[in-house]
Amino acid sequence: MTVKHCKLIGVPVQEGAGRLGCEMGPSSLRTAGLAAAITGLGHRLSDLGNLSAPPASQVHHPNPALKNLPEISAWVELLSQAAYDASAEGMPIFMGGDHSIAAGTVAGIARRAAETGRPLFMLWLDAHPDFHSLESTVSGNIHGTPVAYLTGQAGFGGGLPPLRATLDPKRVAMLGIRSVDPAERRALGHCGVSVFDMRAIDEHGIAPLLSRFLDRVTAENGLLHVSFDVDFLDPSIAPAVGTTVPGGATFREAHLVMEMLHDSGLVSSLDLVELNPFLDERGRTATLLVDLVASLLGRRVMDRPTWSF
Ligand code: EXY
Ligand code: MN
Ligand code: MN
Ligand code: MN
Repeated sequence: MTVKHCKLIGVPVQEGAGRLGCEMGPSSLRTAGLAAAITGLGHRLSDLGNLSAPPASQVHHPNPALKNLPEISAWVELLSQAAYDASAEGMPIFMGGDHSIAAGTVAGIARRAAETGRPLFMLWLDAHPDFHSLESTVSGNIHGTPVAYLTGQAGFGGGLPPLRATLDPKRVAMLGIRSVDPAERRALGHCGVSVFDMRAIDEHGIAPLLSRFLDRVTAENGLLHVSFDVDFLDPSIAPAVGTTVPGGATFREAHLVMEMLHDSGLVSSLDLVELNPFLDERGRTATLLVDLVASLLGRRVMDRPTWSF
């Protein structure tokens, strides 16, 4: 197993979500033993603490529904720099915080990738495509917009910081999608993002879908960022999230994703987002997330291959 230098960065942001609670996410993941799970597998760990909220920026946008845009725009700016700095060496693990943080984390990772000359791919594990623009969002919750922003879609009108490097939508794959708004569906229809919704998973299974994507990353010598939204998981195993959608990934489907990602050796950075400890049940969602990170970092019950006939 390759020893990684994992860097924990707490991002206590909840302004992008529709309800309070995600700002407690980093503490909950630490309490659930994320650091010990990482070092217990033999990896090197640096816990860089939590980032502090920057002063709100002066941006504005004509959509009256938008919530906390000045605060989030300032976070995106700060996070983009922090992610760029942290990705110079090792594997940054961003502990959210709601999914709006990905607008900053992935922007910084993309800037770093562009300097290395390697293409950046992204795997979006989520019930939602988060593909609204600041114009199309109805809820005004900016956690529903990061993928549209990162792939350079129209409709942000200066509301979020200009990107130094955008993501090629053809290098983005979404897994677990089962709640898509009309505007997102229209935009996704012609942008090039690969959307493996739950119907695709039901029909084909996770392994062949994920393998196709990982083979492409390998073929292009790409870097891979994984953005893990707790609501990718079925609410029965992960209740601690404010945007639950029935029919999510099972415990084993989620572990298979992480085990395949480990075996690919391609993952260079990770977001863990939307954990809302206020909605958890004795920490079981946070504990599951820690277990899933352990699978991503190489924990196995058997050496492979496990049969010889
Ligand atoms: N599409 C809905 C909206 O825009 O409000 C729901 C978005 C949920 C976003 C969560 C983070 O994944
Ligand atoms: Mn290192
Ligand atoms: Mn999301
Ligand atoms: Mn979601």
